Amino acid sequence: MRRILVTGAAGQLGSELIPALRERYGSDNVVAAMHRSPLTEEVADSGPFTQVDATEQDSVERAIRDYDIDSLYHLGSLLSVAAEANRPLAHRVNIIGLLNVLEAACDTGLERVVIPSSIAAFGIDTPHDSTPNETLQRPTSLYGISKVFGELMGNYFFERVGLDVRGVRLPGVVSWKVEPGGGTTDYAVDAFYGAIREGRYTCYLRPGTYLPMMYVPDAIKALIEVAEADVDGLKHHADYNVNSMSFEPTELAEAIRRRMPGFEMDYDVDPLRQYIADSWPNSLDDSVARQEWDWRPDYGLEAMVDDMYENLSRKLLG
Ligand code: VAH
Repeated sequence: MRRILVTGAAGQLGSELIPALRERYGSDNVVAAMHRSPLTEEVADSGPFTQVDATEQDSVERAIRDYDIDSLYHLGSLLSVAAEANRPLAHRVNIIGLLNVLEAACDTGLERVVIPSSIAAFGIDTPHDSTPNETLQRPTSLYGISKVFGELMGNYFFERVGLDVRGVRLPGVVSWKVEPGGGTTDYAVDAFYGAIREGRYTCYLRPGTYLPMMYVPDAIKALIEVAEADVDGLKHHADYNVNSMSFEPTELAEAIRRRMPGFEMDYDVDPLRQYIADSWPNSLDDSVARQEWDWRPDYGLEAMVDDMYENLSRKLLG
């Protein structure tokens, strides 16, 4: 990997992955590709960027050729709630856009493509605790269906077309640089904003709703390590479980309260996001990623809350 294009550059993952890749590969060698959302100052000011509309294959190919790209991270996607709210757009972006990226990669001879999957790729009838890498995948959200499509197409392009595609099934990601939007796990980020701004937060998931979660440095580590792994050691390609922690809203509230005494969380359950969350695993078995490319997370709940509180306080309070 020498020259990398990252789609979805304005999003929660892109805003963190691009600085990490620029540090690793050189700023000029990592091109941020966004569609309509604005980039963070950090991304816009630290290296090249361009507009890409993944729903148009030519747009993807033009960026690859213009910047002499050899590897691509495709992060552009509508998240779970946003996809339910606009199915036609989610189909164009999450399904057609994914296929456009894979075909454009083939047409331009890319060395590697990385596409994140998600815990959303599992459904209500999947074993919920330590969900295996290989198990029943019948998601009942359009986002989850598009993630299974991405995994299957990534593996197909590796096995049948000869394109090196890799991917990890990410838990809900917690970060502070960009406020996420349109997700089901975003309560775990919004709670910190509420705690620091108002000392309280109204959670849209009910107490006891366990979800696999991951602090963004570990998500970035997983995306880079799976991309850089020796292909000869990989028996899987676009569908690696990665896990770090699981918690439910009251456990997060208690951890925040340990740093902000008096923080209050109350509940106003959103039926759609509760339905989606209930269909997702409680935790993932990531032994396959540990065996095949030595995956290891660095952050647990307490370390994440410490780092989130410190960085978000500085961001919001100066
Ligand atoms: C969402 N944050 O909630 C995203 C994520 C695993 C969930 O992909 O839709």
